[in-house]
Amino acid sequence: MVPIDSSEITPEYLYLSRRRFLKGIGALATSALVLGGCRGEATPSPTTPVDTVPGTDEDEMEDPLTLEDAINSYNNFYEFSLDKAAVAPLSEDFKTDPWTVEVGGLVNKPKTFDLDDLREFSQEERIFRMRCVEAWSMVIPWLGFPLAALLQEVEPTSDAQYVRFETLYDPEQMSGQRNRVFNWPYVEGLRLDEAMHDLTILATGIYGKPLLPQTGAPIRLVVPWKYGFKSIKSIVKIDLVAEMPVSLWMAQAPNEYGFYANVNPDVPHPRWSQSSERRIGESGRRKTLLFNGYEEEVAYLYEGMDLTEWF
Ligand SMILES: Nc1nc2c(c(=O)[nH]1)N[C@H]1C(S)=C(S)[C@@H](COP(=O)(O)O)O[C@H]1N2
Ligand SMILES: [Mo]
Repeated sequence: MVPIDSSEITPEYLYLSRRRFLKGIGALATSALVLGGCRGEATPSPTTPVDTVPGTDEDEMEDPLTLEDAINSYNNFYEFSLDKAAVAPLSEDFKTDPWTVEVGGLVNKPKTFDLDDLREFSQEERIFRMRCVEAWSMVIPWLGFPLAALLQEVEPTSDAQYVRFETLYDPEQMSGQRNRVFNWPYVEGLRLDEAMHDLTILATGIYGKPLLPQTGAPIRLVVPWKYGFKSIKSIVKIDLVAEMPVSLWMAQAPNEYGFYANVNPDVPHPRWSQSSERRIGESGRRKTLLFNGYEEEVAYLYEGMDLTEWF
């Protein structure tokens, strides 16, 4: 593999528009319609104003938002179906209230968060590209809050190196979990510094509305510089751990899906190229960008690591 010169893959206009968008624009606090609740007014958010533009209909690269209908009808959520169009109808009655997220492991203050507790975190809009490992992508206006805010509350100990996430296991409701090909529940993981990064969020809504079951209601992870499978849906458990967690996909096909899974156009999946992608709602293909276009924000996390070794 030829080493990548960042100036080759990130055109200058991108830096310019990023600077223009990021400069002087504060994070928009959105009204807390999220998590199915209706309490709360807009509260100012203290977090970094990345990718948040009041009233915008595009991301910081001037890519238009994917239509709400497309985001809610073309889904990967294997707990319901392997058929993207079947997920929405099959998950219609999925019960997401009451709900709890149990946060523990190597922390000083383990805590089980219910929906009211989660509503206490100030919600902000974050427009992120999402790039699936299958080579399609969307631009999604999420509502949510930095995962770091939740982790700070439980106080990870000095032994904590990784974060492990788990989706609900309930084959009664999630018919896809009766499929024994997979080792349920869905598990994902991040290194602690990745988890604490400001671009890593827990999402509770899309387009100003609560998440629907098909997009991971009531709460899911979003890690925009990694392939979409890292962004685990409908989370019930978060553990701080010392060792690298084994994700469902690592267990399923270790030669195809790795732990880091950073978007990288120069490292093909064993069965297909990752150099370009289909943006949902567009014809033709776009070039895939290193770290999904978030290189400037996240490259430092991987200094000294071989980026060609994405898994
Ligand atoms: N629990 C769970 N989380 C999941 C998945 C899944 O099957 N189960 N699919 C992943 C994949 S492959 C992608 S691309 C994204 C899709 O998110 P979306 O349907 O909201 O676009 O969710 C990810 N999170
Ligand atoms: Mo995916």
